[in-house]
Amino acid sequence: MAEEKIISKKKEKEINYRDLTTCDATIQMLEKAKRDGVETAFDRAVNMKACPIGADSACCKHCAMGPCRLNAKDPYGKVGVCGATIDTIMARNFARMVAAGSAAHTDHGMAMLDVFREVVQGHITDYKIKDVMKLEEVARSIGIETEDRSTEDIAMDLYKELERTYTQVDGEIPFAMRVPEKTLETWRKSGIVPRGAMREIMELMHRSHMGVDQDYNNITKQCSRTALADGWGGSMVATEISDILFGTPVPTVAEVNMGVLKENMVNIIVHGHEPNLFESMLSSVNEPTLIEASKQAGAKGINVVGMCCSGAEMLGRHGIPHAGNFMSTEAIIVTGAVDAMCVDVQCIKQGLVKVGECYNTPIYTTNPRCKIEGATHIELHENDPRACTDEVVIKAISRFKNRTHPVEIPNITNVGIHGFSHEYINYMLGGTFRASYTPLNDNIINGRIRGVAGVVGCTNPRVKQDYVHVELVKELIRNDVLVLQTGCSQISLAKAGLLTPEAAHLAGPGLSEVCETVGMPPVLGCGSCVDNSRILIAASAMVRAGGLGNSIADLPAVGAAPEWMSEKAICIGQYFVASGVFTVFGATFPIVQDTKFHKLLFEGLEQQGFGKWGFAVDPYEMAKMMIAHIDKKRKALGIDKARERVLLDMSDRRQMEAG
Ligand code: SF4
Ligand code: MSK
Repeated sequence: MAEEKIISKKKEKEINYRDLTTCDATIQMLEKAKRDGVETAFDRAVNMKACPIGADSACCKHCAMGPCRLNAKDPYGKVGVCGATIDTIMARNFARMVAAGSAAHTDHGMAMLDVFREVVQGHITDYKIKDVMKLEEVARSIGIETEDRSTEDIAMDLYKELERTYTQVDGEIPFAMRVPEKTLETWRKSGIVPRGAMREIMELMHRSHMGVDQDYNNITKQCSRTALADGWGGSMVATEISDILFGTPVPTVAEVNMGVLKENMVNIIVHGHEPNLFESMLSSVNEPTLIEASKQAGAKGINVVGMCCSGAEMLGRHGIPHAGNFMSTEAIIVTGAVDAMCVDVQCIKQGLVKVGECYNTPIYTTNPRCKIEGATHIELHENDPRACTDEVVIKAISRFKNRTHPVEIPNITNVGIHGFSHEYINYMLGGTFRASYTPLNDNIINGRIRGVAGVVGCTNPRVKQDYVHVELVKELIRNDVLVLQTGCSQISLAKAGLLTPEAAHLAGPGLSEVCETVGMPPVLGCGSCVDNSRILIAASAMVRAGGLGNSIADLPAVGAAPEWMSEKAICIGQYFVASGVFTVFGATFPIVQDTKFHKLLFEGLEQQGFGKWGFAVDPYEMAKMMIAHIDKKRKALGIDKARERVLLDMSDRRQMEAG
């Protein structure tokens, strides 16, 4: 025990937060926390070495004959007590991560669908169908007749169809109809078209139980099926229903970073994933009587800002300021300026409560699925959501009035453009009269745009916060790769100033020309991690627009989650891979190299017509792998020559510079 104290004291002295994050606001707050004697996940990550056996996924605790530990250095030297090999153990562990990740997103999607049904049936009146055009488009995309029908009828049919995404026991989920034919054919051949999310998740949990599926190939198939039930199922439903209820995002200028907090206002942070809470909070903070109450308490008004994915969704949909990504959620409380932090589900650190106690900032949980010991639970009921959010606002006003801690807010804000929905990208490129992805494809074919990358995912204290995201994306755009972003990654790049049209000067000559012509940033923010479904829809639209092959696997497109940490990220990675995309993860990967399971994920899946996994810690190495893959796809499509001409033709360049 004494020794432990000495070690932790020694380590505490050694921590230089500049080694752990490139976010200046977070550094300022971590240094303040240190002076105040307050610990965060950054400190804990330094003081708690990750378990090396777990990191390699070389252990199994699926039954009481174990837990069994295998040796990553000699993976085939030993098996578990039951005889399970390293490949079975790793595949089962991977499967459980996919199942949990898929469950998180699909449960979120199902909650959105519940709200939608209740709105359509008139039981919920605080939310309404805001985007009728999107409702009709989504309905038509899965074969629902919309001509001469009432909004309510279409909506009820849409509800019934989309419910199958979750509950159907046989057949194909409705959004399978959106998958390019050849991609769908590959899935059908492998028997991995999702039937319904509940069934796939249940089957994957069953098959990864002790003594069931003990063939890593077969387990991986069900991993793909379960992950696809998320990407093309649960997540896609969540995105589409959120757009229908709350509006489809269009590019909106908004501020990010901790400077969005205001010392003279009542500051409320909403953090989590489900937009219902945030939408109701917006309504509460605009309530004249509550604004008046805040003024009576001496504030200039009420300031609501987002964090993590709820925030990323609100940035694009309403231009609500965003205070920071996952690894800044404890640090922001250190400002002393947060009068309430209101959370719902996913990526909410239990450590928030302790930091909150140190600065007299209450944490309010609002969802019955997520209570935290020490937090105050004020449940949000969708048939009366204002009861919850009004109460939080009233408590926040009282906390403002009785602020006990000095306030220090990092004076940093970054302006950017957010809200690039698939619909808007379509319109932006093709215009009102011929909205389509053809101009994007043309620019890929002529080589101005080398390819497209989805860079997404979390931040993680075991990786320098924001650094890998930012360096990777800079390297990609410098090489003419257009980047689509979601989740916490999008916030990293927004803080670095890359979500602006002016950032085009950091792009290669081809991409920068396209950005300048269209007036768009080289990095497009698409929303929360659930909104990765927008990237899948964009990929389908590219295939349909023609000229770039017949399946998603043919596209010069890649994916990356450079600083991932959550099981949802693994599931997202697997659905991108199963959809045909080469997907590179950073930080760490739960696998032993040079095993059969490793070869399957990193090579074999591609040979079966899917995408494949990649792994690199260094952002430049990551970029090199992604660009090499894009070039490989360009060559296969026979469009590699066009690009050489674009890059080597000096008269073209001179013309561009003159323009
Ligand atoms: Fe060990 Fe097999 Fe039990 Fe896993 S399932 S803990 S490998 S005995
Ligand atoms: S919130 S899953 S830390 S992106 Fe979606 Fe951010 Fe990753 Fe959570």
